[in-house]
Amino acid sequence: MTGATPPDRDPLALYAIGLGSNRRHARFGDPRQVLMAALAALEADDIEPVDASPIVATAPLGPSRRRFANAAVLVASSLSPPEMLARLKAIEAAFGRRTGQRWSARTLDLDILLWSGGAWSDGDLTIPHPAMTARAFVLDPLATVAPGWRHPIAARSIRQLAARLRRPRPANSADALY
Ligand code: A4P
Ligand code: MG
Repeated sequence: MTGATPPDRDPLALYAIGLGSNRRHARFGDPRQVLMAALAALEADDIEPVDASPIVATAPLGPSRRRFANAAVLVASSLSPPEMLARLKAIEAAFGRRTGQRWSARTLDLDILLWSGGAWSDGDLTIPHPAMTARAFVLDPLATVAPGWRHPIAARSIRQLAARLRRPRPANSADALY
């Protein structure tokens, strides 16, 4: 017996993170390659990748005409939600994301979709991501890595939410559930 005690470690939280890109990056290449580089950049001493969805090509929502590459990844981390957001913004900045232009073509967009702690809301950050329940380009990749994760506000699984978007529905009911 050495008498040594293991260092205290914060319990790991699980995060689901959405990735999107619809611009080439001078070094990494096309949007798909940007997402592969972003997945590698996300890994750190305090962020451990658990599972990653396939990278899918999606039609743009909004005014941008370029197709997007989208994916979702699950990571385990000791970071708090604001710390995770700061980390994601730093990665976006390192990839040359231009800020201040909503809906603009972007090199890399990283959103916190879900957190194992449930819901979070402060001035800068809302979890679950408010738009996710209405977006197939978020839910379809997410459903491949977290089909059974229950959305804490919509109170449905990701699988159910993704299926709901694929069902035919009246023209005006495309809004999020909340
Ligand atoms: N913020 C609040 N909650 C969160 C969260 N859960 N995760 C705050 C990340 N950020 C969060 O983010 C602006 C601020 O939101 C952050 O600084 C943070 O404090 P942003 O990503 O710069 O902007 P936004 O409001 O999300 O608008 P953005 O990014 O211009 O538009 P959207 O709504 O994110 O949509 N079509 C396809 N097919 N695929 C796509 O990926 N993406 C968009 C962008 C449009 N069309 C698309 C896609
Ligand atoms: Mg965003």
